[in-house]
Amino acid sequence: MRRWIMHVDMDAFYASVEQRDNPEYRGRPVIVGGLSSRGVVATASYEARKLGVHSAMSIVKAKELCPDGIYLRPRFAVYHAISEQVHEIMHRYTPYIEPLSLDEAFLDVTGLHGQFTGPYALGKAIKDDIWKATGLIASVGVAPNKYLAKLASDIKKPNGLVVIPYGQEAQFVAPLPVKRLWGVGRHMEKRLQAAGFYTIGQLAALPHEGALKSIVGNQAKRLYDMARGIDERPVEYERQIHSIGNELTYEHDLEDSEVIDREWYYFAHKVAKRLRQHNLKGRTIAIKVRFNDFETISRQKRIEIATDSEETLYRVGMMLYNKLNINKPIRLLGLTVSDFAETWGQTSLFEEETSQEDLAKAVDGLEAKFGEGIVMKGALWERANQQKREEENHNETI
Ligand code: DCP
Ligand code: MG
Repeated sequence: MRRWIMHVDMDAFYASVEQRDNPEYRGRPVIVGGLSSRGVVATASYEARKLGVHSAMSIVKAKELCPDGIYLRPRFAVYHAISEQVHEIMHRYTPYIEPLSLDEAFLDVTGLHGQFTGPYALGKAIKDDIWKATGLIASVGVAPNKYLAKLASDIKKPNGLVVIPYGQEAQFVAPLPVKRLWGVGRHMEKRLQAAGFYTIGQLAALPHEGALKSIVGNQAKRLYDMARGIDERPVEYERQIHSIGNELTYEHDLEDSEVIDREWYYFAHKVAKRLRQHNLKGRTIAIKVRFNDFETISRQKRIEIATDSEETLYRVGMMLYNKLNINKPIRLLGLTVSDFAETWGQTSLFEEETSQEDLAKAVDGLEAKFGEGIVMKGALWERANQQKREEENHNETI
């Protein structure tokens, strides 16, 4: 199937948000950035860009060019929230999303345009969804690869929607200046121009990449491919983790309640540690118990506050287990956490839990340095001493 890649990029992102939230700024030059004398422009509205103001320019310079501009500090929390909203919309279309920054992402939309009248209609649909949900405009490019998709979203900004069809890749890029090649900065542009290459088409007309080696070194193949509209890089989407769990099939069935208790502590420890490694906290805790006759039972509980604490996992796991009233030998136990909440910026409501968290993190650090088991609570210590590990039966699930 033909690959189709989409690039979505919000127009003048921070400045557009400020114009959205303050109607009196609409149609006027808005500059968002650090406002001290040493501050720089994060972004400028298109009205300000007409006067020559652009990202990374000093605020002092911007004020020279645009003395009547509206100068604002960034409101990052608002931009983050909008970024999540846009991400959620893109997720309705595909899980294959590679975010590049707060306001920009690649999407692998291969096969999707079949549900629309074509890639243009697909791009239009996402653009409209973003507009309806956020009141902000995204420029969108749809093309056979990442390089062309990014180029396509940029070329008709603001409010652009451009499709580069199969078969027109090289033709599309040929008239553009060499600086439009991804990764060609001012330095490389100068070197290419000095060698007589001004347009991308001039590079593409070379019989092979060899001639470029003396000008751009090991970038020769990449540039030569791009100049012909070729770019095989995949969309590097983040794999979404939905649950984290550990389970273990025992060599000898378990019957002793003390041993079983210790196993739950062991699972709580393992799973909590993996949650912390992934910066995740979960609200749903599930246990799995398989008996020697292969009957299998699962139970789960949703707790109020998302956790990555082994104490909490242990307590809930034990409680679920005790309710089962078990009287058969056990072949397998497992504990899984799901229903994740973002952990960053979130603080625990209880001081007690905070100190538990600090302790847990300190233990993780020591284990990372000296190996697992260096700091062990009594229950785990006993477990490690008592039995040979059954690691080959051990399953980590994601
Ligand atoms: N940004 C920044 N500093 C920079 C470049 C960007 O702080 N040197 C911030 C402000 C931008 C946001 O990142 O609003 C997105 O960057 P873009 O390069 O996509 O620029 P814009 O979205 O502002 O404009 P456009 O995409 O329309 O060119
Ligand atoms: Mg942008």
